[in-house]
Amino acid sequence: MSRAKLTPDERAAALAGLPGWTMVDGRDAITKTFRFPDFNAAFAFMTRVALKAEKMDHHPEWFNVYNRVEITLSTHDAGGVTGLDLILARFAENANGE
Ligand code: HBI
Repeated sequence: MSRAKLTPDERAAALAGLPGWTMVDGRDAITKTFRFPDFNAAFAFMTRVALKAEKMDHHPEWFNVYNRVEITLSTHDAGGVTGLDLILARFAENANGE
């Protein structure tokens, strides 16, 4: 079920298919830093991810400076990485090309 915390094996398998995503030190969460040509591109990306997050009722922790967006994903209710985080991470990968 997508709201259940992933096992270490499931998490490792999922990360292998998500280039650039890594585990956060000391915490059951995944993270990636995206870079864009400028702020406009970064914010357009954030807008796409935000609309998806709202639809999913599953929200990123993120930090933006100019063209850089650092995203951390974890399911707070579950206390760790779940399938919901993988769905949002995959969406972010696909929203990252424009
Ligand atoms: N976003 N990442 C994340 N994790 C959650 O557990 C979560 C969320 N967004 C909304 C949400 N949970 C709601 O189900 C309630 O906690 C409000």
